[in-house]
Amino acid sequence: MTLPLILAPEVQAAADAGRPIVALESTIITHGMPWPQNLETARKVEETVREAGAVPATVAILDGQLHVGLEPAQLEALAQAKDVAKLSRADLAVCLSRGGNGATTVAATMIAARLAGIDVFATGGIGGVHKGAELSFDISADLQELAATPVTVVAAGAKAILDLPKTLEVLETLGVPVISVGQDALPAFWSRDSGLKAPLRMDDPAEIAEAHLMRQALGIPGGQLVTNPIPVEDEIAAEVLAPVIAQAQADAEAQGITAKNVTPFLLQRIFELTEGRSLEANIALVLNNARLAAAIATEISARR
Ligand code: PSU
Repeated sequence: MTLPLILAPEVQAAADAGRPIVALESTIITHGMPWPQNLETARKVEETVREAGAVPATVAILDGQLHVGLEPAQLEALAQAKDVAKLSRADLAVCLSRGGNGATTVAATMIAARLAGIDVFATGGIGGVHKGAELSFDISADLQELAATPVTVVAAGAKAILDLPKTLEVLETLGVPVISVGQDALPAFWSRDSGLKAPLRMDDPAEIAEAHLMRQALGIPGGQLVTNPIPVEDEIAAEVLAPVIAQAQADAEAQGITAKNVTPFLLQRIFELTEGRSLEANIALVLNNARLAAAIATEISARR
């Protein structure tokens, strides 16, 4: 059967010419940030990728078509839409075969990037092992995807709402290289230092590009997780956030929030409890990741 895959003209042209492309996800737009900051950020992220010399490709499913690269009107409609499905690996085929609509998580965006021949993807923070996972078994499908799909994902770490030591353990088990940039510590999304050491450190985008290509040459499936710390001036100290995260988690438990709804609920609650500061930090770190992703994509395309 023919794949309902549509590359935006600009993305197709870049792919044909071997120019750098950066994939971007859409769950951060529909479930990760409130309107209208979600649209403003999505536009700014695309602009940042362009300024850094690469072509942005935001991924979403619209009317049963897997779009890689959205037109401005499509992006705006998605940002305003209510009750959009959050699609991970498990939901992708069903949504497409039913002709549905949906936003792609890190896992689903990686799959789309691979289909479109895109090596690099920028997001805010990946999903991971949730606190209390020893009882709830709540582990994001993003981790498994990093083990299976050959895309380098640039994030500011895993979100600090997660159990970061367990997330690192699972990534190690799955054979995913976790690479910190500019520091030894694993960043913690809104803060620069999780208190954990990242398994690897690479400060130069060219080095990250070489490692990406080497992994492919070896025929090892899966990608790389590049953890890029939020800029100093934008971070929220971990001590400030810890009680806020604990409060948000207690609220989630009290309200019986589970599965896919946990991450969006916690992000929204932390936004309220920090009076918007967490969103400002989230926006800053996404833009920072977009810049680095474009630099890595440029280095990869120069070597292909
Ligand atoms: N980065 C952000 N905000 C987000 C996400 C990433 O700054 O909302 C999304 C991504 O789509 C990621 C998802 O895949 O959060 C994780 O959800 P879960 O924990 O349910 O797997």
